[in-house]
Amino acid sequence: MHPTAQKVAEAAQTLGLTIKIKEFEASTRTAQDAADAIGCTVGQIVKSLLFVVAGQPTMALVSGSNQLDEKKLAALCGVGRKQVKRADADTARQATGFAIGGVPPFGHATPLPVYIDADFLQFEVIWAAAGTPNAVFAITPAELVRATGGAVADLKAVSNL
Ligand code: 5CA
Repeated sequence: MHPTAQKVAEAAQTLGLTIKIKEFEASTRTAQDAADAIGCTVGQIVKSLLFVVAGQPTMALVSGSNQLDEKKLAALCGVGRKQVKRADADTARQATGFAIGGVPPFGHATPLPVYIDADFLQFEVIWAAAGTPNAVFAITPAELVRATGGAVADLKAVSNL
């Protein structure tokens, strides 16, 4: 296993979770790539998205089929809409310890508040990045909530078309 994926396996173990990491030849860099490699729906892919909320790096775990509504994240964090910014790649790397495309939902370099897309609860199993753009692991939504200590919330942008 790639040493960076191994780090994620160890972080899971520390949290009392045993995860089985799957590494692919093909890319799992994007939610669609991951769904194609795994053979699941894109909704079952966990996007680990980093935002900076009033200066605090904050992790949003969003279903692959949803876009995050920054207004909703701001409201959950009790800040104004303009206090929510997408983290750039360097900030994401610093705060999480992982490069974009492989950021896992836990095991981060710094403690991060976590918000979890409520749409995950409809699935029996979902898949998240395991540290590299070729590695993923399966987890139940309940385990994801427990392991991250995240708050489950309505995060998705609703199209007004
Ligand atoms: N391995 C896959 C699925 S498990 C994965 O990591 N998906 S992801 O959605 O969590 O990570 C890719 C996301 O990183 C993209 O959706 C995009 O929102 C974000 N991203 C991509 N490039 C950049 C960039 N240059 N700066 C900030 N964010 C970026």
